[in-house]
Amino acid sequence: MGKHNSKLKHDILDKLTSETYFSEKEIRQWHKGFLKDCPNGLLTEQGFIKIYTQFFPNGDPTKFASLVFRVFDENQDGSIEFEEFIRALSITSRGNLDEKLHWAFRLYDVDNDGYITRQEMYDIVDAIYQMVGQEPVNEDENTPELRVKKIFDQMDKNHDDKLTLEEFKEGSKADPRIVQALSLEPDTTGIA
Ligand SMILES: [Ca+2]
Ligand SMILES: [Ca+2]
Repeated sequence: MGKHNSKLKHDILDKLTSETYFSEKEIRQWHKGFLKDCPNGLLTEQGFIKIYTQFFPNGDPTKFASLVFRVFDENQDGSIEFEEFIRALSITSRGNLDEKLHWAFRLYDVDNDGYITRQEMYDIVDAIYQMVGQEPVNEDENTPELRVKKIFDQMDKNHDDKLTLEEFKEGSKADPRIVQALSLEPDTTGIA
């Protein structure tokens, strides 16, 4: 293994340059770093969790990282290849608001049926709390249950207890923390 993966083929590089917001040079740099961490060119769920653990040493990011992993792994073959990695990174770091929200929707819609239920929203919010490792300071505001209730009160316009992409987009524009929580950078994960 290793050798045939060690250089980005020209056609792939061209494709990624047009599909993402990264320059050819940036993609090459990311690719180098990616191969350093994943010499066989595949990022596993365990490896992905390990990256999150470095960023969140005080909490347990396992649940959140697994949920995010699903969205990165577009072809659902159980590992993230470089193309999937760089496309997700492009959207979460440089995508416009609409792209970020669509990506976020895929994260929250855990079973991929086109709706976010309260349970799905709770799973993500709870995972974020676990990751940040913060005990709720003010019980009245800071529990995952209350946060989900607040989000649904705000977003679920037709009160059917599930959010469509449209409801989610509209509501998220009023609450930027939802988008911020997606970033891989720990200092912008200010959900709590
Ligand atoms: Ca994959
Ligand atoms: Ca769903």
